[in-house]
Amino acid sequence: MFYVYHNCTISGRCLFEGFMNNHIAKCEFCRYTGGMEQEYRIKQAEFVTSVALGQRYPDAFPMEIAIVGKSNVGKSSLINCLTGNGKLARTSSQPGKTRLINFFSINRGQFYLVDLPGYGYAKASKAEQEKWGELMEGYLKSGRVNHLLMLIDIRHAPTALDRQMFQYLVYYNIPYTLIATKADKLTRSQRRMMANANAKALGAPPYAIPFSSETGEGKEELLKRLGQLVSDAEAGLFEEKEEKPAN
Ligand SMILES: Nc1nc2c(ncn2[C@@H]2O[C@H](COP(=O)(O)OP(=O)(O)OP(=O)(O)O)[C@@H](O)[C@H]2O)c(=O)[nH]1
Ligand SMILES: [Mg+2]
Repeated sequence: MFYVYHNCTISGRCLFEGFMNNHIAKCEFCRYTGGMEQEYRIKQAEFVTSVALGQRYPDAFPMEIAIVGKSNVGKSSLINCLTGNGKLARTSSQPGKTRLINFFSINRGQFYLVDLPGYGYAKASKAEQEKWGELMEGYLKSGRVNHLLMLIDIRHAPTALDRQMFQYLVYYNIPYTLIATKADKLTRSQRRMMANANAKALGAPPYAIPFSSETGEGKEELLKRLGQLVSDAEAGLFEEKEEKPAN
């Protein structure tokens, strides 16, 4: 058995016990296992459906992981990078590309990865922003989401809307992982420091995974995290979901 300190994304730095008689212990907050877990691979991914305001969500899978973050932060690119399919989710250098809730099936229904429209799109009209708010609120309150990947830009301090989103998920007690995107835009020595400083500025424990869809940096760490979530879902460790009707 060993004891390890780790930067838990939920409780902050914590001490946990690892590895005893082939049993791998997990941090009770974020389920981190000290890197002792099996490798996790995405072998298959496909688009299932898009959902607009007032439409039905697809039938649930055992787990649902959704991606939030401001417009242009790299949500759709992260899906493409993780799945190794550059054309799966539509990306654009123009903010506001993703307007609907897009459901992707991973490893033939093991879980949904859900691409959400970004916030803070400057050109959006007031009516569009209100529609966005209703669509997101309906989805986040639907009880479907087990885990959120919250994306922040590694180069910039979080915006007021980032902080608002973070407060929202803390308030509703939604488990999350913070990811600092576009890591390739900073020098290697700046990346870890900026990722953690931006997590702290958000009001979270000071840890975010530095990630780049361009270079694949952080992909292995994130895949491990997804693997932990999948094994938790399979072991029935998620709270029973109370399905609410479509928004
Ligand atoms: N250098 C670099 N560029 C990136 C990275 N991730 C995304 N981009 C670029 O950033 C732009 C926006 O990426 P998207 O993935 O479409 O962003 P999004 O968060 O889905 O945006 P919305 O759909 O508008 O909410 C595109 O031009 C991407 O090529 C990254 O890791 N590094
Ligand atoms: Mg997008």
